[in-house]
Amino acid sequence: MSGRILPEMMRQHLQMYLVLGSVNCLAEPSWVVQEALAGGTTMIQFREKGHGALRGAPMFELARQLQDLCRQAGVPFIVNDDVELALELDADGVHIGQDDESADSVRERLGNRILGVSAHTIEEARQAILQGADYLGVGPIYPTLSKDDAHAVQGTAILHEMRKAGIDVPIVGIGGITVDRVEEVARAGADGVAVISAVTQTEQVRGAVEELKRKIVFLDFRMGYRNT
Ligand code: 3NM
Repeated sequence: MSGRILPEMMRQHLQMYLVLGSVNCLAEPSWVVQEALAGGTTMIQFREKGHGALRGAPMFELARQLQDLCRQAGVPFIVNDDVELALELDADGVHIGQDDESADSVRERLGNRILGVSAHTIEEARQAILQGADYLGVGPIYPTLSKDDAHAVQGTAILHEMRKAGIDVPIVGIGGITVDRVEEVARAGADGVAVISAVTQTEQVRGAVEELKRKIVFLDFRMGYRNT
């Protein structure tokens, strides 16, 4: 990649962002990823966390396998938290939380790869942007069972507030998002939805992705470019 990703491209990648690790999946993670890619998922984050998460060589092998599938489909592959792993794999980017290494130090190590940062307040959002974030993950919008240490539920109000405060970078909403909630999240100002369970906890992976994506693409079309 020559230079940082452009915001317009980033917004497209955020439309239907699947986050997953082996712990989340009902079926084999590689099957879930294949089906999600077939359904049109726009970006994938490898997040191998929680009770029973793989470590060491098995974790690396799984990451490599999922990355290969993403490469074949031309879909960006992002690694959660683990900058070393991302660099070793030559992944497309990293997503970090507020408790991880600071965003500017991660940006330095990543070069022009995609950097996503979780932000829960306007202050955190501004700081992340100054430190080189390409997109913000904002949540949990709704209650979630997929993250043990999730913050308090924020509702869509936080998205409205960030946009009202002039934060115009690409934003993805996360936490408890289902197909019925996509419209509320998009109308509040998110460019897309990041989901775990809505896609990993169903046997209809492809159909779930298709439905989520259809909704967000339709809303984007109706609303035009909200934030530029
Ligand atoms: N991050 P589900 S919520 C990984 O609020 C993650 O930053 C969150 O899973 C945040 O779609 C969350 O199953 C879990 O609710 C999302």
